[in-house]
Amino acid sequence: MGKMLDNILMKPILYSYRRCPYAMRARMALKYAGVELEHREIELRNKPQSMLAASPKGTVPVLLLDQLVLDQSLDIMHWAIEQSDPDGWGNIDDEISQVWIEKNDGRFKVLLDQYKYPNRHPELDPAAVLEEALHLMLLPMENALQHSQYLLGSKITLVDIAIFPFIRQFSMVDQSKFDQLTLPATKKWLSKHLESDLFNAVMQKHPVWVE
Ligand SMILES: N[C@@H](CCC(=O)N[C@@H](CS)C(=O)NCC(=O)O)C(=O)O
Repeated sequence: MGKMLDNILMKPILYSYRRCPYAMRARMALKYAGVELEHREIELRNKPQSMLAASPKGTVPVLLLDQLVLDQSLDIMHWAIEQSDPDGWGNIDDEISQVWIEKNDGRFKVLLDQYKYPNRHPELDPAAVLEEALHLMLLPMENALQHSQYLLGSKITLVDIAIFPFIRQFSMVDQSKFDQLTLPATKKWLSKHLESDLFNAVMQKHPVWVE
């Protein structure tokens, strides 16, 4: 009986990797929306064939739905809040949100990788990379967060969650260097997300799924 029901009401399947910031933001949105799913933890070096069959580009997260494959973390976030959005994460100005998210996923992500792997970029001056990251992202965030608790105002939105895992990663590259930066409001915002039940729930460890 249980098995029959499982087959009829197939839960969404999420292919994920615990430490991936894109997968983190997708997991946070899915958890927030209360979506029940089958979690399939993968290894980036050994991706399951069933994941690649659904999404040949081979990045996580991938969400398999009955009739649909979502293989962009932002699409998964938007789908999740369409299912349920109890705190109004989606009540946002689309243009302002897009500016933040594009800046994060675009240039800031490039700088984050350069900052994280200086050996792969011997031609770059690490101090200049940090400086650009500050001016592009961290200082504008600091400015916004000095005025309000969250990036778009007094309430948490999808934009905070979309960006938080990347700022977390940035802070962890060199924690003592990050601690020395004068970014009090950003650090407070970061701590709040790091300490949240939502984040901690999606960081639980899962054994690697075996096909
Ligand atoms: N644009 C994609 C990017 C996802 C992505 O790049 N994920 C990384 C891990 S953080 C990945 O799966 N890389 C493939 C690999 O390393 O083989 C999204 O938003 O979902």
